[in-house]
Amino acid sequence: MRSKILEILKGNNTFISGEEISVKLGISRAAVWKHITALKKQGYEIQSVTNKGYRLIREKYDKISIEEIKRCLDAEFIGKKIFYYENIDSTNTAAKENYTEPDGTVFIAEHQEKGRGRLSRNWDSEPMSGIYMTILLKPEISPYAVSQITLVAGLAVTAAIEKLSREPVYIKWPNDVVIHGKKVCGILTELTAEENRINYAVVGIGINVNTKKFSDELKEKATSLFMENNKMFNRSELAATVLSEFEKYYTLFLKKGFSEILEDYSKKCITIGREVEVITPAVKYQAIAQGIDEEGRLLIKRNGRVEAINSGEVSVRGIYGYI
Ligand code: BT5
Repeated sequence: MRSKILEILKGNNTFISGEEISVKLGISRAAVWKHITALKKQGYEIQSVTNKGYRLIREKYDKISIEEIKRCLDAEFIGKKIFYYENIDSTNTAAKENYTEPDGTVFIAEHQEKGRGRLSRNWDSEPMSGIYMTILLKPEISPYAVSQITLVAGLAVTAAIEKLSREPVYIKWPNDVVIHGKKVCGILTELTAEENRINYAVVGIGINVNTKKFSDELKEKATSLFMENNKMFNRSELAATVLSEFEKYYTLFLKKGFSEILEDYSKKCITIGREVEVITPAVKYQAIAQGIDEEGRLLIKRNGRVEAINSGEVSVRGIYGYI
């Protein structure tokens, strides 16, 4: 029945009423509505307007489209130039290899063969279902402040997802975006610097968008927007929204420092107030996360003393679970 409804919609350039479809197929209007709702969940974009009926705007979201990203983009320099790959080892590597491109250039792929996390970990990059993109940046800030860009990106992803998805989204300090306690996005910032000057930084963002299944290793701690919302998302639109939000927060950050977005970040940071395990290359210990400071460091309390820890050096795990 669904494919018959699709055929009818495809054969019509303009609106067709639910009544007309129901007569053609000999089913009730309520049944037509139910099938249309199911088709929308599968990723077909169908417009419904009262008194007019239904119109197929686009078939399933499949490939990412640079044109569509640009159409949805609300930014001055981020994403002005975009490189698209069907398949690549890692978009962070692509960005580094093309570091002579302008500030704000974006590298986006349908699939990564060697998607990377921090500390040589992997990033699972299921083909055609996630967003794997890297922004090339040339900020005039000290190399020390680069880890704060990861936090800026985390806040941007959170704000973008909130615009399009109904589930509450949080940040697990420093670089994970989580929904219902599971990771939906990871961020990897890398830089090359000389003495006190940055040559360039690359901010890699991986978001599980329409992923339907994870490996056994990941399924307890990873989630996707599809899994949380039970509907497909338009990846081009989401990528554009992330880039627009990123430019907004990044510009504030460059002009006024991390302190300018500290309040927004803290509101979204689910780590604050939790008991955490801090894992450094040398030691592991438990502490209570108290807050974030003006440099984006996590403030923890242990043995009655408050210390600030930098994201480069540590991993933080919840004691009672992933967050
Ligand atoms: C991250 O590292 O979370 C950073 C991920 C950055 C990925 C982007 S994609 C575009 C760009 N190009 C790249 O090559 N990388 C960036 P980390 O905090 O170290 O977390 C890595 C851990 O997350 C792994 O060890 C797994 O446990 C888990 N993981 C791997 N793939 C995942 C996925 N798709 N969803 C959720 N968790 C995942």
